[in-house]
Amino acid sequence: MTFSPIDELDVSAEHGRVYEHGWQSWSPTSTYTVSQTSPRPVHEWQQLMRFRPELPGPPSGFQAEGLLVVDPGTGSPSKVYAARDIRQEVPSIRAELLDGRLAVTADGPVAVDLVRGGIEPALTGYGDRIALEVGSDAPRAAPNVWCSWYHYFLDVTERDIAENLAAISRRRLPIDVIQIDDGWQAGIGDWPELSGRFSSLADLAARIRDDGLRAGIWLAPFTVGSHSVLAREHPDWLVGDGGQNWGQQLLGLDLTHPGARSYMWSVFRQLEEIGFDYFKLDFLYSGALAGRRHEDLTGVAAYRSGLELIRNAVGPEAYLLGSGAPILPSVGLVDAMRVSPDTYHPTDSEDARRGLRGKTNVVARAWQHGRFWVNDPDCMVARPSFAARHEWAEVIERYGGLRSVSDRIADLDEWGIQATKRLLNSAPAPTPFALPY
Ligand code: 9PG
Repeated sequence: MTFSPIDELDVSAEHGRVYEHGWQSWSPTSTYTVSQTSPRPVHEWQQLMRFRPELPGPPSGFQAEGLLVVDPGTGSPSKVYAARDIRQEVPSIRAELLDGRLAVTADGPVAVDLVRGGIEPALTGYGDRIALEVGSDAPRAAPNVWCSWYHYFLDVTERDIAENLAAISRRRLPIDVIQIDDGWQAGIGDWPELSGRFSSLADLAARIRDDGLRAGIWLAPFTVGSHSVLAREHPDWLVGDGGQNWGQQLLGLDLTHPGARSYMWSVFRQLEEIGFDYFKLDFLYSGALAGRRHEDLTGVAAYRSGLELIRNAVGPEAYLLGSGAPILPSVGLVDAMRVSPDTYHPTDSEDARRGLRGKTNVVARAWQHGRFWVNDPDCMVARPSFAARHEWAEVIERYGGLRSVSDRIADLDEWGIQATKRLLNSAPAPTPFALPY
């Protein structure tokens, strides 16, 4: 991988700032002082599942994926370094402070723009320009969602879904979508088959719709687990190394392979036909992994063709939420985007106060809301056992475009019920947030 010089500029060591945009939903994204070094993965799996999989950052300084902004802090304009065409290629852009000057390099074509003012106006201007260039439609208002993940995790059952559906009606919570998260499927890649805890998705979707709600479902459509039937039967549909989860190796699906494409098509057609019209598309980064594909497309172009296929399969009315998704390559192709890591992981204890995992990202990507899509900061968790619930509710209230909750409703105390209602009744319009963030 070769990095070519793009620019070199005078910066104030004290006042200069660098905005580093991370690759996918869960990648750190923030503004730093010019002399800092941005976070690096500690474990190898984090390189694959949190950062740009193929390209570790330099030992010091910054590595942004497709978008880096510098406010030199000298009174000179800010500079925006950005991918030339996010539909084809998203170069890595590095910046390093050397003797009071910031050296900017990149491994692909980069456009440079000068903007008066600080980093925020530079980002909003960039967002407007890209939305126009890619021709993304004005975002639609997001539905309010109940999601099974942050209480039930992988053990979710059909009975749990039914229990919460009933509780939501009884409590008159303003929820539009019941979204079944990870745990319903037989395997990662084996979407046509159910795990033992579900008997019929069609019956469950019908039940949700009979109660006047919409049926939503989670998939990791571009990810294939090494233990899946799919991996065993179609090794020629696989590409790259996507890390590890669910006790197995993860691989990417080759979205240019006709067999893989017709499989994807039938999976989504079937779900749409039985009544699902809200899709949480997760672990999407694996669709853009580097590697040899059936057709000679860039990872980004292959990824976009996969998202386009899903949209065509489920139709224009269905709501698509991206997660674990390469951010810039998704512009124009999803209705909402997770802009942050998870509220918490099952391996964190709920009351260990792991802090507000997502807040930094949620603020640093606030400019994307209303320009590219609706921003999803991740679910509210409002039960008393979740120690960060008050602070997390404030973050969602300020920066949450899509409002989703993820408790067993029966576990909510009075504060939890009221906070849930308040957040769900105050979803913002799908138009840009007011500055400053
Ligand atoms: C379901 C979950 C939820 C959640 C998603 C995503 O690196 N990891 O191993 C890792 C595991 C889970 C995860 C993110 C990363 O969470 O964000 O809302 O849908 O998948 O498995």
